[in-house]
Amino acid sequence: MHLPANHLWRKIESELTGKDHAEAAAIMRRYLDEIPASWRGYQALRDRLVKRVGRSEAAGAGRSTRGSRDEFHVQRRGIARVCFIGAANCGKSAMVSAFAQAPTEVNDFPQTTREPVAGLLRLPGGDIQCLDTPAILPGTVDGDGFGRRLLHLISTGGAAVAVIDAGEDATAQASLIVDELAAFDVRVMPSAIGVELTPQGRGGISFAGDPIAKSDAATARRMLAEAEVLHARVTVRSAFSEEELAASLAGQTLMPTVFVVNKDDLPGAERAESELRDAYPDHAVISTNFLDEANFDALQAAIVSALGLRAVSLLEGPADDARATPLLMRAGSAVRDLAERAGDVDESPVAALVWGESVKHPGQEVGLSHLIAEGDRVHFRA
Ligand SMILES: Nc1nc2c(ncn2[C@@H]2O[C@H](COP(=O)(O)OP(=O)(O)OP(=O)(O)O)[C@@H](O)[C@H]2O)c(=O)[nH]1
Ligand SMILES: [Mg+2]
Repeated sequence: MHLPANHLWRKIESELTGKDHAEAAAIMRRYLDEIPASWRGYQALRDRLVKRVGRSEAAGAGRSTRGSRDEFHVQRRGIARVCFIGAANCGKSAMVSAFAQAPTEVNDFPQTTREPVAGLLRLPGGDIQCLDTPAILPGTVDGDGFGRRLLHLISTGGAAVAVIDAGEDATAQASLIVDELAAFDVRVMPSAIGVELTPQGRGGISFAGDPIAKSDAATARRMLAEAEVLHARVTVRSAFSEEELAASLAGQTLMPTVFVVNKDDLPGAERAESELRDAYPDHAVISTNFLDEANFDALQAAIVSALGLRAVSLLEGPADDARATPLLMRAGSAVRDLAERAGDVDESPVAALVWGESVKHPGQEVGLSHLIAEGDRVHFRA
């Protein structure tokens, strides 16, 4: 969820308070990175940031001997980003290096990891960037430990894997994560995000994605009006609650989160798992350890689900048994999005033939706005 530009500016200003020029420049650069130039209504905010970054960098020049590399800025790769997060020494680095081959250091003392390290989970249909992150410590939101730049980094993920050390108090670790994130306006959610708001400069409120019931649309319009959001595109990806929309409107970042009970080779792992299931009944809770990788498939599936990704196939020919390329697409995607993702389609398609759940008849011809479902097989027609 994106904040309206004026709210976002206030949030950025509050983060800049008390920072020296180099830190302020790094924060603003991160935000510039996160605000695509294509967002309508954000140009003024971008211009202001660019100007201020320039000033901060000029003012900071000569005072810093460390150059301007921002260790907490990681280039995006793949179709989505997932951050592995948790308390010190819980096994985040061991997990991410075994699960996604991140070249990161594992060591038996707290705060080994001091900056994010990226790995890549290669799936048929797309790669998912997995970030190893420094530990969340009590008071991180107040600037202790790795501070707000860690929380900002976590907020850039499409989902999170909360790693819980089975040898320590499980619910205390989970609360630490949930509370520190909440204080940074990141709300831990049990499943994929069902609704997304993209503020726009004009055009009123429009709906895209999954068709929404009239009464739900009315509720959404009322809530948007109360929050004084007049122009926005509401993309419905799957069923969503009023609570979810309210959290988005309150400027919170919604973070689907999977719990992993790590070090399940240790005694106490079963108790840790059942405690978490009791405290977070709607979340996925998966036991793992990096030594036997037994539940890595389950973790993979939970991440795909938390990101709201659906597996579809792109057919080379106009037949169900034609050669197929798998693609992972976000729920609520249309044929048009699929064509954009596929990219190298010779001519821009005007229609598609579809086999699968989203159509009544096998091989049915559909338009670009047709919504695709899990398992659909699609052939474009130019
Ligand atoms: N028994 C067991 N030990 C593990 C497991 N995973 C990690 N460890 C051990 O836990 C210690 C910490 O592992 P790391 O992966 O460095 O932990 P971290 O969460 O990245 O720690 P920080 O970077 O300091 O926050 C190391 O001694 C690991 O060998 C596991 O599945 N089972
Ligand atoms: Mg680590």
